Amino acid sequence: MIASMFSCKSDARMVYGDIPYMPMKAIYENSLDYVLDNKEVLESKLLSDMETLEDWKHKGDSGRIILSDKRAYKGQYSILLETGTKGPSNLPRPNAGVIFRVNNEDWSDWNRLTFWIYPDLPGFKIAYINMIFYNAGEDRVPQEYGWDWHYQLLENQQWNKVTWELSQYPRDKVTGVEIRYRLQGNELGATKTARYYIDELYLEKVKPEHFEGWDVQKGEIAFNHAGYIKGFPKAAFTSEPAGQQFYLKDQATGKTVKEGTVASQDTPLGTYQMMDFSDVNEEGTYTLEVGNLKTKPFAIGMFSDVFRIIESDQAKGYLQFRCDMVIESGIQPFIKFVNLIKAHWFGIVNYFESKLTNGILEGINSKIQLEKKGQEGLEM
Ligand SMILES: [Ca+2]
Repeated sequence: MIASMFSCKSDARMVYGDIPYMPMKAIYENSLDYVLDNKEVLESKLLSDMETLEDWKHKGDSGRIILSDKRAYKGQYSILLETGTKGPSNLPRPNAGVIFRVNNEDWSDWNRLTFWIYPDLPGFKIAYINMIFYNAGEDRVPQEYGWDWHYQLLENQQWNKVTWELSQYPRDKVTGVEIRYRLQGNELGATKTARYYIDELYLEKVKPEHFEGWDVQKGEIAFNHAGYIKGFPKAAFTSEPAGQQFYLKDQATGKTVKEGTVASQDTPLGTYQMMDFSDVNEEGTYTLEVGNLKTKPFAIGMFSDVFRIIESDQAKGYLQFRCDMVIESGIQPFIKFVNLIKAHWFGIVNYFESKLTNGILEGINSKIQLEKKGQEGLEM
């Protein structure tokens, strides 16, 4: 599918002359990064201001570390990790890192590290860094063959604040924290030397993020931020107990357009509290409320209002992926809907094949509506 996506790129461009072929701009205020960056810090301890190289050591197959006065987030110095972008050819995954050494400390009461990092990678389109946590207690980290590295995307050539929650790591006997660059070469014309300036490492205590299991974090509503499609099932999940009332409200008027009851759903993954508002098909912007919880505004609209799909293989892939996810989830009302889509797969996919325009994606809505009318007694 990926190959065909690329080969069809120019055709899609011709059809969609008005849609630039570029990633959509992420809205920082809606991102997890924003939530993490703005979390209340309950306690904080400076581990290193990088004004000396004390406790820091170079690690890895390549590069070096330098106390640099060229750039500092705070104070006069930062630590510069500098390496070529290509390593010795006999190593499968060469890397260059800087490690902050810790003397078997118990960090169980702490759960987050933050630091500032400035990647100076002229010409690189994507900048990122790896972090590795070291614990020498009974539960060792990293595990012998483990890949428990943390990846962090960075904005190139500016200071980035990195927050790294540690709740998932055993941390009774911490021996180090590594910030690591993997030597993966460089794009044509981009720099052959990677430089990362690092400053101000803090150990912190915060309310931890929910990271384990599939249940909804306490105090949250899990909903589709992209929006919901007319004619398709629509549901959100909550940590609130079943039996409570929920309210779907029109954002513009503030009026409740649907009041329902939070229902308990048993699935192979566990029990969930679901809010089903599949029967609301009026286009608009809505919020969902239950107890004291309220979502950000989201859309109910036509397919193309909610998703930007620019060619038929992408649409088929999307549908197949969603159908597979629903089957795995074991949520009954959705499975019935997927069976309906699968029963009429040929007709639906033909819609994409025959005429790929922005408008025709709407066809899938009306097609499904028609099929639904023809399926007497089908419970949605
Ligand atoms: Ca400093």
